[in-house]
Amino acid sequence: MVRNLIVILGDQLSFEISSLEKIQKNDDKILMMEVSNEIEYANHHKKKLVLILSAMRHFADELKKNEFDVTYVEFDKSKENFTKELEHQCKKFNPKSIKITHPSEYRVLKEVEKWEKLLDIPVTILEDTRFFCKIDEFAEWANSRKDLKMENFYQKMRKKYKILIDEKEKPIGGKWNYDIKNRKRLPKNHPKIPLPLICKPDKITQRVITQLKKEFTKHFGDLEPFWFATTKKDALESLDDFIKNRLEFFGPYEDAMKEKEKFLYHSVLSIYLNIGLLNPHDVIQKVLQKKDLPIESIEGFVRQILGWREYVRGIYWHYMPKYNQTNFFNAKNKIPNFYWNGETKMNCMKNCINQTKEEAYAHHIQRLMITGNFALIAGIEPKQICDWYLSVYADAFEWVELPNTHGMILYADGGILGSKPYAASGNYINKMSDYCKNCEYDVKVKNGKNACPFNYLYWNFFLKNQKKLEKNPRLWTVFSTIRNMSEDKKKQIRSDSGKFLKTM
Ligand code: FAD
Ligand code: DLZ
Ligand code: SF4
Repeated sequence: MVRNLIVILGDQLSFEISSLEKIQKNDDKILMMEVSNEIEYANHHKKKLVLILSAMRHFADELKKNEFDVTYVEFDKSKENFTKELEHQCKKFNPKSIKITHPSEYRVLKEVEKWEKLLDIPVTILEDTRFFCKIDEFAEWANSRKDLKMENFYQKMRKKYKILIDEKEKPIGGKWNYDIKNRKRLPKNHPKIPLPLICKPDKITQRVITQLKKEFTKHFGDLEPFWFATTKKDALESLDDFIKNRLEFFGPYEDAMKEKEKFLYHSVLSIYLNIGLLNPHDVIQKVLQKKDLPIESIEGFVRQILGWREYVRGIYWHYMPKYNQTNFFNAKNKIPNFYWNGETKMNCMKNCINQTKEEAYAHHIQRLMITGNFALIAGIEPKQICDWYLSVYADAFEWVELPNTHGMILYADGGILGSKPYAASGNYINKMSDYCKNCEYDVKVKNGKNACPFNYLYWNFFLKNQKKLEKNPRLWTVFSTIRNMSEDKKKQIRSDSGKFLKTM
């Protein structure tokens, strides 16, 4: 008889996961399940499916090599969902208890919470200790404050973990945040940037690819070439490669965009962090060892992981299940087809969407200021955009995708996460990228047929939502321009926007 049945989910692929902490090899069994519901609840990018299934299979093999007793269930149509499959396995093994680390997504947690009653077996849900901030700890912080600024949370985490802090609890380098040094445009003749580590698919990955080619042809994106790491060893090599070849310039060019440079100086590590191949504590410690690199790169990178990543998780758990129910601007437009096929004359959108199709990856500023910004100013319904982000990126899990999409870019939460919407006109995109030079639209033109759509949609967005936003002190300049705008100009903006939105 099995003592504990330990369920490991597809994003818990680590020997350090809390559910394995007290495992006894002779008495306990590990269960990993590939199930249709998880594969099909979103139009997951094909590369995301290969990444998760191959990494799960590799992890199961590693566990077996270490003499753990593992039951691994491969997908077929009969493996419907976690609960049905678990029920089936419990009948076979009759475990005394079930153990699982806290699922990262609300939807899955709710499913797990029903197991005890349904199966009549005690179920223990353990804290996910991979994160720096516990869910309760975030709630305590959030409940004690009027506003939930990321910067305050980040400083608290820096102090708690003594990261980039001197003995007097002051930030190393003198400042908490070097954001101001993180906004350089990539110079014209900048040398070619080293690509992330390419991992050749091994036999396990090739088998997943073959199976997916047969079973899941309708999912979004290009399946091949597949180059992601699917083991901890290769993910660690990818981390070393980033530290060696790209970390130095991560800070200065964090907000830059360039045609044909898909990754720039970004780490491309979220895909490994989010499924457990990399541990965020280890990543930060390795980066901190590079004392000779510019502080704006080290601090900038630490801020993303210790600050943003932990903060969005905290927001997610603090506000779910209500978080995704809001629609502050009452945006109702349908997501245009070009989000799926890249067929648009807007060169910036075309580039970011085609790259997403190819790689299941876009860096933060592409997600925020191109595809996200467009969705915001074009008034696309939040649910449709959130579904898109959840599907198309290999690192997309609801706990991290939703606050970034619903909150950060769409401001659909009414300002819980951000202090103002990140709306931007073509001018910003032109300043931070080289997309505009190859575009059929003219970024310098504000109205009419050749005008960059970001220009009139930007003003249309603020005109439309004036009542909801004009009291925001951070938008003072925007609304002072609107107050001085002629009625003719406003009419033109509305007319151009109306015509453009109709074509979508
Ligand atoms: P880098 O730029 O190298 O950053 C280093 C690490 O910091 C990342 O690997 C990531 O773990 C963390 N990080 C950076 N920014 C954020 C952030 N805003 N929130 C959480 N973690 C962050 N990230 C996801 O992991 N999954 C998502 O589904 C996701 N959806 C997003 C949707 C939108 C609309 C936006 C604006 C951002 C989203 N992000 C998401 C955050 C961010 O864009 C990605 O983490 C980042 O692009 C991943 O690439 P990278 O590893 O090269 O990151
Ligand atoms: C995303 C995903 C996919 C595509 N497939 C599986 C799977 O077959 N088995 C599994 O355990 N997890 C999978 N996942 C991840 C889950 O959808 C979900 O994100 C995690 O369970 C965390 O809640
Ligand atoms: Fe994008 Fe406008 Fe520039 Fe074209 S002109 S690339 S649509 S910002």
